[in-house]
Amino acid sequence: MNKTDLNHIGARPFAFPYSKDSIGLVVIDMQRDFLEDGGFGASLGNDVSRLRAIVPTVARLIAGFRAAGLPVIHTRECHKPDLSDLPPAKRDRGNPSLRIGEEGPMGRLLVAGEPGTEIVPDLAPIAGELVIDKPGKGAFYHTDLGQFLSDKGLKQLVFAGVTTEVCVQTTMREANDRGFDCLLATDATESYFQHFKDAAIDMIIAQGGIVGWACETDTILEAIHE
Ligand code: TIU
Repeated sequence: MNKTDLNHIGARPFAFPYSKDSIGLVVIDMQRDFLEDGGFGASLGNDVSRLRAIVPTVARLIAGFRAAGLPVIHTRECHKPDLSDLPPAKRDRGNPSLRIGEEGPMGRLLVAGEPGTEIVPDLAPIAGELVIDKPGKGAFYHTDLGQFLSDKGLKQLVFAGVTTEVCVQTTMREANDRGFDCLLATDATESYFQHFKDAAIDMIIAQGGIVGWACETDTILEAIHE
C-alpha cells in the first residue's frame, strides 16, 4: 500500500498511520483473576479496584471497533490444568497468599477453564472474536496469535487491557519486533501502580516511538468512525 493511502490517528509521539483494512484491537487479560477480589492480582497484594475502573472505557473501545466492522481479539493469561506450561520461575516467584494453580474463591488461580480466567461480563467476547489463552506475559509466546494476524492481513494493532507495564507492554514489544505498528489506548489500560503505568507509556513512545504510539480512546473512536 502507498503511504498516502493511509489514514491517521492523532497520537504521541506523532500521528499513527493505519488502514481500515489492516487494523485490529487487542484487549489484554481483562479477566476476573486480575480485576476481582480473590484472584491472582489480589493474591499478590494489589488493589484490584484500580483495574476495574477502566472497564467502561475498554467497553466503549470494543464497541467502537465492532461498530466499525473491525476485528477485536481478546487474551487471557492462564495455564493448562496440569500446569505443564507453568515454569517454576513463574510459579515460585514472590510470596503470594495463593500461587498459580492453587484453589481460590474463583477456582484455581490462572488455570484455563476456571471462573477466574473468564473475561469480565461487560467485556465478554462475542461470536467470531478470537480469544487467545496465553501462558506468558506476551500474547505471541506459545500462542497462535502471530499466525492469526498474518492470515487476517492485520498490520496495525490498538492495545487495551491490563497491566500496562506487564502483559500489555510485553505484548506490544513482541508485536513491534514482529513488524506491527502498535498504538496504546492510554485510558483503556491500567496498572496496579500509577507510576509504572506512566513510565510504561513514556517508554513506549520515547525515542520517536521506539515501541509504538499512545493516545486516548476517544481519539481512536473518532478516527475509525470518520
Ligand atoms: N501482576 C501484573 O501486573 N500482571 C500480570 O501478572 N499479568 C498481566 O499483566 N496480565
